Amino acid sequence: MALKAIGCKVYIVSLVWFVFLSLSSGAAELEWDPNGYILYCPCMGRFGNQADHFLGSLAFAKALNRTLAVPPWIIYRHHAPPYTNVHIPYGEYFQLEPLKQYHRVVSLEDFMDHLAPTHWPPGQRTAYCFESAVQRSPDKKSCPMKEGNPFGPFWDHIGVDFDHSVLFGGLSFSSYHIPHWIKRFSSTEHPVLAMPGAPAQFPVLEEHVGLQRYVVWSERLVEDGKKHIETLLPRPFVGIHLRIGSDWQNACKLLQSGDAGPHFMASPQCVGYDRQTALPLTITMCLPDLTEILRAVKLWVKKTKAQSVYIATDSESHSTDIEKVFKGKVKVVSVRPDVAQLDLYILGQADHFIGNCVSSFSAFVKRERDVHGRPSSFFGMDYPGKIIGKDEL
Ligand code: GFB
Repeated sequence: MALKAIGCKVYIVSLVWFVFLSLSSGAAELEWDPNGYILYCPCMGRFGNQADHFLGSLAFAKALNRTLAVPPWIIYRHHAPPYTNVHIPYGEYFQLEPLKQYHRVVSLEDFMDHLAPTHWPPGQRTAYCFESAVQRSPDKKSCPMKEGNPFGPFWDHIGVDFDHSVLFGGLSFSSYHIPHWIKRFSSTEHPVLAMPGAPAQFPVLEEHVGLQRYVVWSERLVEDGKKHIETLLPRPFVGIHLRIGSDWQNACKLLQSGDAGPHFMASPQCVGYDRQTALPLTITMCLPDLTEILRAVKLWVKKTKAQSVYIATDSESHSTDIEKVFKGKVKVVSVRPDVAQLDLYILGQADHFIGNCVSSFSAFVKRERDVHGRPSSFFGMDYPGKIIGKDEL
């Protein structure tokens, strides 16, 4: 009898707890959107690339009037534990709510937990891909949704196997093709468009740059970032992004051959989006040497009367060289955080930011700073123009 009562109590407590958790995650309010959904794997590049793709995908979902299932970030932890891909829910770094001011979104995790079991059950999971993509699949007929890394681990992580494939030829993700998408894939016949990659272009289109304003840091990250700034960085401070590691050195070599042109990876952010009028992209802008790094830092420290310099880097920090320039009068800090997003947050908060024009990691910071009216420059280019996303006009 006593055991029964305890069992009953435990059951009630668990039930209340479950209801509380469901309510607090917003999951209890989830209703199926009859306009349909877009799911995709952020399978190209690392964080900065994925962020560019995310903005484009958000715009694409809005254009198709479908809810975007916001995927987790894929973080490649191959040099440190757990030595594999890690899938970080969007909400760990950013808040989901502000995105809703722009368009309907649901986290992919909530979609899978609360909507998929009823509305997108196993057996009815169709993949959508470009005709050309099927060449990568073993049967040369179906979408290669789970072929290789990061594709397989991503869909495995969210527990999806695909049952059918639908190929789309003659379509792109540009605004020109939006009416074609809507006509060809009605939400009644194709409720869930699941794709192997982002339905977006890289780098982010000029008209979508302003969507960055809906990408708002999570409270936890802000708290952590603020703590670092308050304890380490007397203001004003200049933040710099050194993208100089070996993978980057190899990438910048492509510029030397002269084949790349002014548009190379994220470079439209500083040379301009219009190919006809784009400014030249120099090697120094892609891979600044120590002389250029010291020149730019000296210039902006002087201009802003900075008390400290924050260095975010993918390899060396050159902090000793930078300290020498200021003869100990300016504090030089490099945290090298385990979570790269902490570097992004701190760079976003600097009184001046010097970035790498070609890097999408820098582009994330530049977009965020533009949204908040904070000044930025690039190595090799002290006065870049401001790019305004269409939705800002
Ligand atoms: O962000 P991301 O796409 O920018 O990739 P790019 C670079 C990654 O390197 C970041 C790390 O996501 C970080 O994990 N990283 C770079 C940094 N700079 C820093 C830094 O200052 N601090 C910290 N903590 N981490 C593209 C890649 O990189 O470069 C492509 O996405 C390809 O996969 C290409 O490798 C050559 O646009 O700079």
